[in-house]
Amino acid sequence: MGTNTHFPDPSVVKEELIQKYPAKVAKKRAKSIIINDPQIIPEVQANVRTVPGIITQRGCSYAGCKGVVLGPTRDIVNIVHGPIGCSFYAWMTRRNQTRTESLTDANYIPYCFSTDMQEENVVFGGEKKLKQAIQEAYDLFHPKSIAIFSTCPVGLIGDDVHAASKEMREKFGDCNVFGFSCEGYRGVSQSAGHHIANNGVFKHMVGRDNTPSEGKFKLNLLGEYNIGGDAFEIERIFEKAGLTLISSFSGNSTIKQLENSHMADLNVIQCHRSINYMGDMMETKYGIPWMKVSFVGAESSAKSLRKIAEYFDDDELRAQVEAVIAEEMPKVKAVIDEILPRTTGKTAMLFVGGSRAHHYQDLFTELGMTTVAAGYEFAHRDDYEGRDVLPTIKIDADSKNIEELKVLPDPELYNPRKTDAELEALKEKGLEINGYSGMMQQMTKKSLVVDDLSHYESEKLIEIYKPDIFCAGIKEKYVVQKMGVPLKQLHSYDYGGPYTGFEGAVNFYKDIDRMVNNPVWKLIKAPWQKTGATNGKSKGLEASYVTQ
Ligand code: CFM
Repeated sequence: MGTNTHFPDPSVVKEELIQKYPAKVAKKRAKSIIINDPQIIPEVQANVRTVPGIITQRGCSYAGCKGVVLGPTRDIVNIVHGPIGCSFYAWMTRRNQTRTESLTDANYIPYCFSTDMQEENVVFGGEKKLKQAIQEAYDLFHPKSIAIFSTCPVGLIGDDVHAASKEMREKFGDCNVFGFSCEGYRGVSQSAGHHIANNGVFKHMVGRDNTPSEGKFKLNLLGEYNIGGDAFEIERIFEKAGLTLISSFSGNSTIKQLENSHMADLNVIQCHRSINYMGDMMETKYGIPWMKVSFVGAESSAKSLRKIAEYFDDDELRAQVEAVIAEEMPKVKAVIDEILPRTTGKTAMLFVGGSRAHHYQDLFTELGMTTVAAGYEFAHRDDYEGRDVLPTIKIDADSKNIEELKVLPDPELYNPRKTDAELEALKEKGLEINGYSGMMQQMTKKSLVVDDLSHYESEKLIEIYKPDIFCAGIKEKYVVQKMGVPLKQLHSYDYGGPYTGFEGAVNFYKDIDRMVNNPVWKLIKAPWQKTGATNGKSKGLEASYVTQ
Protein backbone atom coordinates (compact mmCIF):
# COMPACT_ATOMS: atom_id res chain seq x y z
CA MET A 1 0.00 0.00 0.00
CA GLY A 2 1.17 3.48 -0.76
CA THR A 3 1.64 6.17 1.83
CA ASN A 4 -1.03 8.78 2.10
CA THR A 5 1.10 11.77 2.91
CA HIS A 6 -0.39 13.65 -0.01
CA PHE A 7 -3.85 13.37 1.51
CA PRO A 8 -5.45 16.06 3.61
CA ASP A 9 -4.72 16.09 7.33
CA PRO A 10 -7.33 13.64 8.69
CA SER A 11 -7.95 15.59 11.89
CA VAL A 12 -8.85 18.65 9.82
CA VAL A 13 -11.15 16.48 7.71
CA LYS A 14 -12.81 15.06 10.81
CA GLU A 15 -13.38 18.56 12.14
CA GLU A 16 -14.96 19.58 8.87
CA LEU A 17 -17.26 16.57 8.81
CA ILE A 18 -18.81 17.39 12.16
CA GLN A 19 -18.63 21.17 12.42
CA LYS A 20 -22.07 21.79 10.93
CA TYR A 21 -23.80 19.44 13.38
CA PRO A 22 -25.41 20.67 16.59
CA ALA A 23 -22.96 20.23 19.48
CA LYS A 24 -24.59 17.09 20.90
CA VAL A 25 -24.73 15.38 17.52
CA ALA A 26 -21.15 16.40 16.70
CA LYS A 27 -20.00 14.84 19.96
CA LYS A 28 -21.73 11.60 19.15
CA ARG A 29 -20.55 11.46 15.53
CA ALA A 30 -16.97 12.19 16.59
CA LYS A 31 -16.85 8.79 18.29
CA SER A 32 -17.69 7.06 15.01
CA ILE A 33 -15.20 9.02 12.87
CA ILE A 34 -11.77 7.65 13.63
CA ILE A 35 -8.27 8.35 12.36
CA ASN A 36 -6.79 4.93 11.89
CA ASP A 37 -3.62 3.58 13.38
CA PRO A 38 -3.10 -0.10 12.60
CA GLN A 39 -0.54 -0.42 15.40
CA ILE A 40 -2.69 0.83 18.26
CA ILE A 41 -6.17 0.24 16.93
CA PRO A 42 -8.40 3.02 18.29
CA GLU A 43 -11.92 2.33 19.57
CA VAL A 44 -14.80 2.95 17.14
CA GLN A 45 -18.33 3.62 18.22
CA ALA A 46 -20.43 1.16 16.24
CA ASN A 47 -23.79 -0.64 16.32
CA VAL A 48 -25.49 2.26 18.07
CA ARG A 49 -28.67 4.07 17.08
CA THR A 50 -28.47 6.55 14.25
CA VAL A 51 -29.21 10.14 15.29
CA PRO A 52 -32.79 10.88 14.20
CA GLY A 53 -32.85 13.26 11.25
CA ILE A 54 -29.53 12.11 9.82
CA ILE A 55 -29.80 10.19 6.58
CA THR A 56 -27.55 7.12 6.65
CA GLN A 57 -27.23 3.99 4.59
CA ARG A 58 -28.80 1.52 7.00
CA GLY A 59 -31.64 -0.94 6.51
CA CYS A 60 -33.87 -2.73 9.02
CA SER A 61 -33.94 -5.93 11.00
CA TYR A 62 -36.43 -7.59 8.62
CA ALA A 63 -34.06 -6.82 5.72
CA GLY A 64 -31.20 -8.54 7.55
CA CYS A 65 -33.23 -11.63 8.39
CA LYS A 66 -35.39 -12.21 5.33
CA GLY A 67 -33.45 -10.43 2.64
CA VAL A 68 -29.92 -11.26 3.66
CA VAL A 69 -29.67 -14.55 5.51
CA LEU A 70 -32.73 -16.53 4.41
CA GLY A 71 -33.40 -14.96 1.03
CA PRO A 72 -30.76 -16.88 -0.94
CA THR A 73 -32.02 -20.39 -0.01
CA ARG A 74 -34.08 -21.63 -2.90
CA ASP A 75 -36.53 -24.26 -1.69
CA ILE A 76 -38.00 -22.61 1.38
CA VAL A 77 -41.18 -20.64 0.71
CA ASN A 78 -40.41 -17.35 2.47
CA ILE A 79 -43.67 -15.59 3.36
CA VAL A 80 -43.49 -11.97 4.42
CA HIS A 81 -46.18 -11.24 6.98
CA GLY A 82 -46.87 -7.57 6.49
CA PRO A 83 -47.99 -4.83 4.15
CA ILE A 84 -47.03 -5.32 0.52
CA GLY A 85 -44.39 -2.57 0.44
CA CYS A 86 -42.04 -4.57 2.67
CA SER A 87 -42.09 -7.38 0.11
CA PHE A 88 -41.14 -5.26 -2.84
CA TYR A 89 -37.54 -5.03 -1.71
CA ALA A 90 -37.42 -8.73 -0.91
CA TRP A 91 -37.89 -9.62 -4.52
CA MET A 92 -34.76 -10.20 -6.61
CA THR A 93 -33.23 -6.79 -5.99
CA ARG A 94 -30.23 -8.23 -4.15
CA ARG A 95 -29.07 -10.25 -7.17
CA ASN A 96 -28.54 -13.43 -5.12
CA GLN A 97 -28.43 -16.22 -7.66
CA THR A 98 -29.15 -19.91 -7.47
CA ARG A 99 -28.77 -22.95 -9.68
CA THR A 100 -31.01 -25.98 -9.31
CA GLU A 101 -29.63 -29.40 -10.09
CA SER A 102 -32.50 -30.23 -12.41
CA LEU A 103 -35.30 -28.34 -14.11
CA THR A 104 -37.87 -29.86 -11.77
CA ASP A 105 -36.11 -28.92 -8.52
CA ALA A 106 -37.92 -26.41 -6.34
CA ASN A 107 -36.79 -22.82 -6.66
CA TYR A 108 -38.95 -20.13 -5.07
CA ILE A 109 -36.49 -17.27 -5.42
CA PRO A 110 -38.31 -15.73 -8.39
CA TYR A 111 -41.54 -15.60 -6.35
CA CYS A 112 -42.64 -12.98 -3.88
CA PHE A 113 -44.90 -14.24 -1.08
CA SER A 114 -46.71 -11.74 1.11
CA THR A 115 -49.77 -11.74 3.34
CA ASP A 116 -50.56 -8.26 2.02
CA MET A 117 -51.77 -6.97 5.39
CA GLN A 118 -54.56 -4.43 5.19
CA GLU A 119 -55.89 -1.97 7.74
CA GLU A 120 -58.48 -4.52 8.86
CA ASN A 121 -55.72 -7.03 9.71
CA VAL A 122 -53.79 -4.40 11.62
CA VAL A 123 -56.86 -3.48 13.66
CA PHE A 124 -58.34 -6.94 14.25
CA GLY A 125 -55.23 -9.12 13.99
CA GLY A 126 -53.50 -10.82 11.08
CA GLU A 127 -53.02 -14.41 12.30
CA LYS A 128 -56.02 -15.74 10.43
CA LYS A 129 -54.77 -14.26 7.19
CA LEU A 130 -51.29 -15.60 7.88
CA LYS A 131 -52.56 -19.15 8.38
CA GLN A 132 -54.56 -18.85 5.18
CA ALA A 133 -51.44 -17.74 3.34
CA ILE A 134 -49.42 -20.67 4.72
CA GLN A 135 -52.18 -23.06 3.67
CA GLU A 136 -52.33 -21.55 0.20
CA ALA A 137 -48.55 -21.80 -0.26
CA TYR A 138 -48.63 -25.41 0.93
CA ASP A 139 -51.47 -26.36 -1.40
CA LEU A 140 -49.83 -24.72 -4.39
CA PHE A 141 -46.23 -25.83 -3.97
CA HIS A 142 -46.00 -28.58 -1.32
CA PRO A 143 -42.63 -27.18 -0.20
CA LYS A 144 -40.36 -28.91 2.29
CA SER A 145 -40.38 -25.78 4.37
CA ILE A 146 -42.19 -22.48 4.84
CA ALA A 147 -40.66 -19.60 6.80
CA ILE A 148 -42.59 -16.59 8.09
CA PHE A 149 -40.99 -13.16 8.42
CA SER A 150 -42.51 -10.52 10.67
CA THR A 151 -42.60 -6.89 9.59
CA CYS A 152 -43.15 -3.96 11.96
CA PRO A 153 -46.97 -4.06 12.33
CA VAL A 154 -46.86 -7.76 13.28
CA GLY A 155 -44.94 -6.96 16.45
CA LEU A 156 -47.01 -3.87 17.17
CA ILE A 157 -50.33 -5.72 17.12
CA GLY A 158 -48.94 -8.89 18.71
CA ASP A 159 -49.60 -11.54 16.04
CA ASP A 160 -47.95 -14.76 17.23
CA VAL A 161 -46.17 -16.02 14.13
CA HIS A 162 -44.52 -18.82 16.09
CA ALA A 163 -47.80 -20.27 17.33
CA ALA A 164 -49.33 -19.98 13.87
CA SER A 165 -46.28 -21.70 12.35
CA LYS A 166 -46.38 -24.49 14.92
CA GLU A 167 -50.09 -25.09 14.33
CA MET A 168 -49.59 -25.36 10.58
CA ARG A 169 -46.45 -27.49 10.92
CA GLU A 170 -48.36 -30.00 13.03
CA LYS A 171 -51.31 -29.89 10.68
CA PHE A 172 -49.20 -30.66 7.59
CA GLY A 173 -46.78 -33.15 9.13
CA ASP A 174 -44.45 -33.03 6.11
CA CYS A 175 -43.53 -29.35 5.94
CA ASN A 176 -41.21 -27.55 8.34
CA VAL A 177 -43.00 -24.28 9.11
CA PHE A 178 -41.32 -21.76 11.39
CA GLY A 179 -41.34 -18.05 12.05
CA PHE A 180 -38.98 -15.17 12.75
CA SER A 181 -39.70 -12.22 15.03
CA CYS A 182 -37.60 -9.94 12.87
CA GLU A 183 -39.75 -6.81 12.93
CA GLY A 184 -37.89 -3.93 11.33
CA TYR A 185 -37.52 -2.01 14.56
CA ARG A 186 -35.96 -4.91 16.55
CA GLY A 187 -32.46 -3.49 16.46
CA VAL A 188 -30.52 -0.47 15.32
CA SER A 189 -29.95 -1.91 11.83
CA GLN A 190 -30.17 -5.06 9.73
CA SER A 191 -27.49 -6.55 11.95
CA ALA A 192 -30.17 -7.50 14.49
CA GLY A 193 -31.95 -9.40 11.73
CA HIS A 194 -28.82 -11.43 11.01
CA HIS A 195 -28.68 -12.58 14.61
CA ILE A 196 -32.40 -13.44 14.67
CA ALA A 197 -31.97 -15.37 11.41
CA ASN A 198 -28.97 -17.29 12.75
CA ASN A 199 -30.98 -18.32 15.79
CA GLY A 200 -33.90 -19.52 13.67
CA VAL A 201 -31.77 -21.45 11.18
CA PHE A 202 -29.88 -23.06 14.07
CA LYS A 203 -33.06 -23.99 15.96
CA HIS A 204 -35.21 -25.15 13.06
CA MET A 205 -32.84 -26.52 10.43
CA VAL A 206 -29.26 -27.37 11.41
CA GLY A 207 -28.90 -30.87 12.83
CA ARG A 208 -32.08 -32.43 11.46
CA ASP A 209 -30.44 -34.76 8.95
CA ASN A 210 -27.58 -36.96 10.11
CA THR A 211 -26.85 -38.65 6.78
CA PRO A 212 -23.07 -38.88 6.44
CA SER A 213 -21.78 -37.50 3.18
CA GLU A 214 -18.89 -38.70 1.10
CA GLY A 215 -15.72 -36.71 0.77
CA LYS A 216 -12.55 -36.49 2.80
CA PHE A 217 -12.51 -32.73 3.38
CA LYS A 218 -15.98 -31.57 4.28
CA LEU A 219 -16.73 -27.96 5.01
CA ASN A 220 -19.50 -25.35 5.12
CA LEU A 221 -19.14 -21.91 3.63
CA LEU A 222 -20.74 -19.40 5.99
CA GLY A 223 -21.59 -15.82 5.12
CA GLU A 224 -21.58 -16.14 1.34
CA TYR A 225 -24.83 -15.17 -0.36
CA ASN A 226 -24.08 -15.69 -4.03
CA ILE A 227 -24.50 -12.11 -5.12
CA GLY A 228 -23.76 -11.91 -8.85
CA GLY A 229 -22.71 -15.58 -8.77
CA ASP A 230 -19.92 -15.27 -6.17
CA ALA A 231 -20.75 -18.64 -4.62
CA PHE A 232 -20.61 -20.36 -8.00
CA GLU A 233 -16.97 -19.30 -8.41
CA ILE A 234 -16.08 -20.47 -4.89
CA GLU A 235 -17.85 -23.78 -5.55
CA ARG A 236 -15.78 -24.17 -8.71
CA ILE A 237 -12.56 -23.61 -6.79
CA PHE A 238 -13.55 -25.95 -3.95
CA GLU A 239 -14.39 -28.70 -6.36
CA LYS A 240 -11.11 -28.30 -8.19
CA ALA A 241 -9.21 -28.41 -4.91
CA GLY A 242 -10.97 -31.59 -3.78
CA LEU A 243 -13.01 -29.95 -1.02
CA THR A 244 -16.57 -31.10 -0.38
CA LEU A 245 -19.02 -28.30 0.30
CA ILE A 246 -21.78 -29.64 2.53
CA SER A 247 -23.75 -26.42 2.78
CA SER A 248 -23.33 -22.78 2.14
CA PHE A 249 -25.08 -20.30 4.44
CA SER A 250 -26.94 -19.45 2.40
CA GLY A 251 -26.05 -18.60 -1.22
CA ASN A 252 -27.19 -21.30 -3.65
CA SER A 253 -28.29 -23.48 -0.72
CA THR A 254 -31.18 -25.86 -0.11
CA ILE A 255 -32.92 -26.79 3.11
CA LYS A 256 -31.47 -30.30 2.87
CA GLN A 257 -27.93 -28.94 2.83
CA LEU A 258 -28.60 -26.69 5.81
CA GLU A 259 -30.17 -29.57 7.77
CA ASN A 260 -27.12 -31.72 7.08
CA SER A 261 -24.51 -29.01 7.66
CA HIS A 262 -23.48 -30.26 11.11
CA MET A 263 -21.87 -33.25 9.39
CA ALA A 264 -19.06 -31.03 8.04
CA ASP A 265 -15.66 -30.87 9.74
CA LEU A 266 -14.95 -27.18 9.29
CA ASN A 267 -16.92 -23.95 8.98
CA VAL A 268 -15.22 -21.25 6.96
CA ILE A 269 -16.70 -17.80 7.45
CA GLN A 270 -16.54 -15.19 4.75
CA CYS A 271 -18.91 -12.51 6.07
CA HIS A 272 -18.18 -12.47 9.77
CA ARG A 273 -20.82 -9.88 10.61
CA SER A 274 -23.86 -11.70 9.33
CA ILE A 275 -23.13 -15.23 10.51
CA ASN A 276 -20.49 -15.38 13.24
CA TYR A 277 -23.22 -16.45 15.69
CA MET A 278 -23.76 -19.64 13.68
CA GLY A 279 -20.04 -20.45 13.75
CA ASP A 280 -19.97 -20.17 17.52
CA MET A 281 -23.18 -22.12 18.08
CA MET A 282 -22.12 -24.99 15.78
CA GLU A 283 -18.80 -25.22 17.53
CA THR A 284 -20.43 -25.45 20.96
CA LYS A 285 -23.11 -27.92 19.95
CA TYR A 286 -21.26 -30.12 17.46
CA GLY A 287 -17.54 -29.40 17.96
CA ILE A 288 -16.91 -27.88 14.52
CA PRO A 289 -14.28 -25.10 14.63
CA TRP A 290 -14.66 -22.06 12.41
CA MET A 291 -12.08 -20.08 10.55
CA LYS A 292 -12.25 -16.66 8.89
CA VAL A 293 -11.55 -16.70 5.15
CA SER A 294 -12.05 -14.33 2.26
CA PHE A 295 -12.40 -15.22 -1.37
CA VAL A 296 -12.51 -11.58 -2.39
CA GLY A 297 -9.21 -10.97 -4.17
CA ALA A 298 -6.94 -13.43 -5.96
CA GLU A 299 -4.29 -13.31 -3.23
CA SER A 300 -6.91 -13.71 -0.50
CA SER A 301 -8.41 -16.67 -2.33
CA ALA A 302 -5.03 -18.37 -2.54
CA LYS A 303 -4.37 -17.62 1.12
CA SER A 304 -7.76 -18.95 2.17
CA LEU A 305 -7.27 -22.18 0.25
CA ARG A 306 -3.90 -22.67 1.91
CA LYS A 307 -5.45 -22.07 5.33
CA ILE A 308 -8.09 -24.70 4.65
CA ALA A 309 -5.40 -27.19 3.60
CA GLU A 310 -3.45 -26.44 6.79
CA TYR A 311 -6.56 -27.03 8.87
CA PHE A 312 -7.16 -30.46 7.37
CA ASP A 313 -3.41 -31.07 7.65
CA ASP A 314 -3.18 -33.36 4.64
CA ASP A 315 -0.30 -33.39 2.15
CA GLU A 316 -2.42 -34.53 -0.75
CA LEU A 317 -4.80 -31.63 -0.18
CA ARG A 318 -1.88 -29.19 0.17
CA ALA A 319 -0.55 -30.37 -3.18
CA GLN A 320 -3.93 -30.12 -4.83
CA VAL A 321 -4.46 -26.59 -3.49
CA GLU A 322 -1.04 -25.54 -4.78
CA ALA A 323 -1.88 -27.03 -8.17
CA VAL A 324 -5.12 -25.03 -8.32
CA ILE A 325 -3.33 -21.80 -7.39
CA ALA A 326 -0.57 -22.48 -9.93
CA GLU A 327 -3.16 -23.01 -12.62
CA GLU A 328 -5.38 -20.04 -11.80
CA MET A 329 -2.86 -17.33 -10.94
CA PRO A 330 -1.18 -16.86 -14.35
CA LYS A 331 -4.55 -15.94 -15.89
CA VAL A 332 -5.10 -13.37 -13.15
CA LYS A 333 -1.56 -12.05 -13.47
CA ALA A 334 -1.83 -11.54 -17.21
CA VAL A 335 -4.81 -9.23 -16.70
CA ILE A 336 -3.45 -7.33 -13.71
CA ASP A 337 -0.11 -6.72 -15.44
CA GLU A 338 -1.94 -5.03 -18.26
CA ILE A 339 -4.26 -2.98 -16.02
CA LEU A 340 -1.95 -2.08 -13.14
CA PRO A 341 -0.14 0.85 -14.82
CA ARG A 342 -3.50 2.53 -15.35
CA THR A 343 -4.87 2.05 -11.82
CA THR A 344 -1.76 2.40 -9.66
CA GLY A 345 -1.81 5.40 -7.36
CA LYS A 346 -5.53 5.97 -7.58
CA THR A 347 -7.73 6.24 -4.51
CA ALA A 348 -10.90 4.56 -3.34
CA MET A 349 -13.51 4.96 -0.62
CA LEU A 350 -15.65 2.06 0.53
CA PHE A 351 -18.81 2.46 2.59
CA VAL A 352 -20.85 -0.66 2.58
CA GLY A 353 -22.53 -3.22 4.81
CA GLY A 354 -20.70 -5.08 7.51
CA SER A 355 -17.96 -6.93 5.68
CA ARG A 356 -17.28 -5.86 2.10
CA ALA A 357 -15.83 -2.47 3.08
CA HIS A 358 -12.99 -4.58 4.45
CA HIS A 359 -12.72 -7.40 1.92
CA TYR A 360 -12.77 -5.24 -1.20
CA GLN A 361 -9.75 -3.31 0.01
CA ASP A 362 -7.75 -6.41 -1.00
CA LEU A 363 -8.87 -6.08 -4.60
CA PHE A 364 -8.01 -2.38 -4.63
CA THR A 365 -4.59 -3.19 -3.19
CA GLU A 366 -4.09 -5.67 -6.04
CA LEU A 367 -4.94 -2.80 -8.40
CA GLY A 368 -2.29 -0.61 -6.77
CA MET A 369 -4.96 1.66 -5.32
CA THR A 370 -5.19 3.09 -1.80
CA THR A 371 -8.30 3.09 0.34
CA VAL A 372 -8.33 6.55 1.90
CA ALA A 373 -11.54 6.15 3.88
CA ALA A 374 -13.81 3.23 4.66
CA GLY A 375 -16.56 2.20 6.98
CA TYR A 376 -19.44 -0.15 7.56
CA GLU A 377 -23.13 0.64 7.74
CA PHE A 378 -24.01 -1.66 10.60
CA ALA A 379 -21.00 -3.69 11.71
CA HIS A 380 -19.94 -4.01 15.33
CA ARG A 381 -16.67 -3.04 16.94
CA ASP A 382 -15.20 -6.50 16.39
CA ASP A 383 -15.53 -6.10 12.61
CA TYR A 384 -13.45 -2.94 12.87
CA GLU A 385 -11.05 -3.66 15.70
CA GLY A 386 -10.95 -7.47 15.76
CA ARG A 387 -12.70 -10.08 17.88
CA ASP A 388 -10.32 -9.52 20.78
CA VAL A 389 -12.47 -6.55 21.80
CA LEU A 390 -15.60 -8.70 22.25
CA PRO A 391 -15.37 -8.89 26.06
CA THR A 392 -15.18 -5.10 26.26
CA ILE A 393 -18.28 -4.38 24.18
CA LYS A 394 -21.07 -2.94 26.29
CA ILE A 395 -24.38 -4.77 25.90
CA ASP A 396 -26.97 -2.03 25.57
CA ALA A 397 -30.77 -2.18 25.61
CA ASP A 398 -30.93 -2.55 21.84
CA SER A 399 -28.78 -5.69 21.86
CA LYS A 400 -30.66 -7.17 24.83
CA ASN A 401 -33.72 -7.10 22.61
CA ILE A 402 -32.32 -10.02 20.63
CA GLU A 403 -32.52 -13.53 22.00
CA GLU A 404 -29.20 -15.10 22.95
CA LEU A 405 -29.63 -18.87 22.54
CA LYS A 406 -28.31 -21.08 25.32
CA VAL A 407 -26.35 -23.68 23.39
CA LEU A 408 -24.92 -26.83 24.96
CA PRO A 409 -22.93 -29.72 23.49
CA ASP A 410 -25.28 -32.20 21.83
CA PRO A 411 -25.34 -35.41 23.92
CA GLU A 412 -25.03 -37.59 20.82
CA LEU A 413 -23.62 -35.47 18.05
CA TYR A 414 -20.95 -33.43 19.82
CA ASN A 415 -17.64 -34.50 18.38
CA PRO A 416 -14.68 -32.13 18.58
CA ARG A 417 -13.06 -32.25 15.15
CA LYS A 418 -9.73 -31.09 16.61
CA THR A 419 -8.29 -31.42 20.09
CA ASP A 420 -7.43 -28.27 22.02
CA ALA A 421 -3.74 -28.98 21.42
CA GLU A 422 -4.31 -29.32 17.68
CA LEU A 423 -6.23 -26.04 17.60
CA GLU A 424 -3.45 -24.31 19.49
CA ALA A 425 -0.87 -25.65 17.04
CA LEU A 426 -2.93 -24.31 14.13
CA LYS A 427 -3.17 -20.90 15.77
CA GLU A 428 0.57 -20.88 16.19
CA LYS A 429 0.91 -21.47 12.48
CA GLY A 430 -1.02 -18.22 12.02
CA LEU A 431 -4.45 -19.66 11.30
CA GLU A 432 -7.18 -17.47 12.73
CA ILE A 433 -9.21 -20.25 14.35
CA ASN A 434 -12.41 -18.77 15.79
CA GLY A 435 -10.91 -15.35 15.22
CA TYR A 436 -11.10 -12.26 13.06
CA SER A 437 -8.72 -9.34 13.18
CA GLY A 438 -11.04 -6.76 11.62
CA MET A 439 -10.74 -4.01 9.07
CA MET A 440 -8.57 -1.43 10.79
CA GLN A 441 -5.51 -3.60 11.18
CA GLN A 442 -5.25 -3.68 7.41
CA MET A 443 -5.81 0.01 6.69
CA THR A 444 -3.03 2.53 6.51
CA LYS A 445 -2.16 4.93 9.27
CA LYS A 446 -4.15 8.15 9.06
CA SER A 447 -6.80 6.71 6.78
CA LEU A 448 -10.30 7.55 7.95
CA VAL A 449 -12.69 4.99 9.40
CA VAL A 450 -16.29 6.14 9.62
CA ASP A 451 -19.12 4.05 11.01
CA ASP A 452 -22.71 4.55 9.81
CA LEU A 453 -21.67 7.31 7.41
CA SER A 454 -24.26 10.01 6.85
CA HIS A 455 -25.21 11.35 3.49
CA TYR A 456 -23.86 14.75 4.41
CA GLU A 457 -20.54 13.27 5.49
CA SER A 458 -20.20 11.34 2.24
CA GLU A 459 -20.63 14.51 0.18
CA LYS A 460 -18.04 16.27 2.32
CA LEU A 461 -15.57 13.40 1.99
CA ILE A 462 -15.90 13.44 -1.78
CA GLU A 463 -15.48 17.18 -1.91
CA ILE A 464 -12.32 17.06 0.20
CA TYR A 465 -10.57 13.94 -1.11
CA LYS A 466 -11.97 13.74 -4.64
CA PRO A 467 -11.43 9.96 -4.74
CA ASP A 468 -11.11 8.15 -8.04
CA ILE A 469 -13.90 5.79 -7.08
CA PHE A 470 -16.55 5.59 -4.38
CA CYS A 471 -18.04 2.21 -3.42
CA ALA A 472 -21.48 2.06 -1.84
CA GLY A 473 -25.02 1.20 -2.94
CA ILE A 474 -27.90 2.33 -5.09
CA LYS A 475 -29.01 5.03 -2.65
CA GLU A 476 -25.69 6.79 -3.05
CA LYS A 477 -24.89 5.95 -6.65
CA TYR A 478 -26.38 8.79 -8.64
CA VAL A 479 -25.75 11.50 -6.08
CA VAL A 480 -22.07 10.61 -6.08
CA GLN A 481 -21.86 10.27 -9.85
CA LYS A 482 -23.40 13.71 -10.28
CA MET A 483 -20.40 14.96 -8.33
CA GLY A 484 -18.14 13.59 -11.06
CA VAL A 485 -16.98 10.49 -9.19
CA PRO A 486 -17.82 6.98 -10.44
CA LEU A 487 -19.65 4.77 -7.96
CA LYS A 488 -19.29 1.02 -7.89
CA GLN A 489 -22.14 -0.75 -6.13
CA LEU A 490 -20.62 -3.27 -3.78
CA HIS A 491 -23.98 -4.71 -2.72
CA SER A 492 -25.48 -5.72 -6.05
CA TYR A 493 -22.30 -5.18 -8.15
CA ASP A 494 -24.43 -3.09 -10.52
CA TYR A 495 -24.85 -5.60 -13.35
CA GLY A 496 -21.53 -7.38 -12.83
CA GLY A 497 -19.90 -10.15 -10.91
CA PRO A 498 -18.91 -12.62 -9.77
CA TYR A 499 -16.09 -10.84 -7.99
CA THR A 500 -14.88 -13.68 -5.78
CA GLY A 501 -12.08 -16.11 -6.47
CA PHE A 502 -9.71 -15.93 -9.39
CA GLU A 503 -12.19 -15.36 -12.18
CA GLY A 504 -13.99 -12.82 -10.02
CA ALA A 505 -10.79 -10.85 -9.43
CA VAL A 506 -10.31 -10.55 -13.18
CA ASN A 507 -13.90 -9.31 -13.58
CA PHE A 508 -13.34 -6.73 -10.87
CA TYR A 509 -10.04 -5.43 -12.25
CA LYS A 510 -11.62 -4.89 -15.65
CA ASP A 511 -14.73 -3.18 -14.27
CA ILE A 512 -12.73 -0.82 -12.05
CA ASP A 513 -10.27 -0.01 -14.84
CA ARG A 514 -13.19 0.97 -17.04
CA MET A 515 -14.63 3.18 -14.31
CA VAL A 516 -11.60 5.02 -12.97
CA ASN A 517 -10.14 5.65 -16.40
CA ASN A 518 -13.32 6.70 -18.13
CA PRO A 519 -12.93 10.28 -19.40
CA VAL A 520 -16.64 10.93 -19.04
CA TRP A 521 -16.26 11.80 -15.34
CA LYS A 522 -14.02 14.72 -16.19
CA LEU A 523 -16.83 16.21 -18.26
CA ILE A 524 -19.07 16.53 -15.22
CA LYS A 525 -18.64 19.55 -13.04
CA ALA A 526 -19.32 19.07 -9.37
CA PRO A 527 -21.09 21.96 -7.60
CA TRP A 528 -17.90 23.30 -6.07
CA GLN A 529 -16.14 23.20 -9.44
CA LYS A 530 -18.86 25.29 -11.01
CA THR A 531 -18.55 28.11 -8.52
CA GLY A 532 -15.01 27.62 -7.40
CA ALA A 533 -16.51 27.95 -3.96
CA THR A 534 -14.26 25.72 -1.92
CA ASN A 535 -14.36 28.15 0.96
CA GLY A 536 -17.66 26.75 2.20
CA LYS A 537 -19.87 29.33 0.50
CA SER A 538 -22.36 27.51 -1.61
CA LYS A 539 -23.78 30.35 -3.66
CA GLY A 540 -24.08 29.36 -7.25
CA LEU A 541 -25.42 25.88 -6.52
CA GLU A 542 -28.14 24.93 -8.94
CA ALA A 543 -30.36 23.34 -6.34
CA SER A 544 -31.77 25.49 -3.59
CA TYR A 545 -30.96 24.33 -0.11
CA VAL A 546 -32.43 25.48 3.14
CA THR A 547 -29.74 27.55 4.78
CA GLN A 548 -29.46 28.56 8.39
FE1 CFM B 1 -22.28 -9.72 4.91
FE2 CFM B 1 -23.36 -9.55 2.65
FE3 CFM B 1 -21.97 -7.61 3.78
FE4 CFM B 1 -24.33 -8.28 4.83
FE5 CFM B 1 -25.77 -6.65 3.26
FE6 CFM B 1 -24.82 -7.90 1.06
FE7 CFM B 1 -23.42 -6.02 2.25
MO1 CFM B 1 -25.63 -5.42 0.96
S1 CFM B 1 -24.31 -10.31 4.40
S2 CFM B 1 -22.52 -7.75 5.79
S3 CFM B 1 -26.29 -7.36 5.22
S4 CFM B 1 -21.29 -9.40 3.00
S5 CFM B 1 -26.81 -7.30 1.52
S6 CFM B 1 -24.17 -9.95 0.70
S7 CFM B 1 -23.71 -6.37 0.20
S8 CFM B 1 -24.93 -4.75 3.06
S9 CFM B 1 -21.29 -5.80 2.97
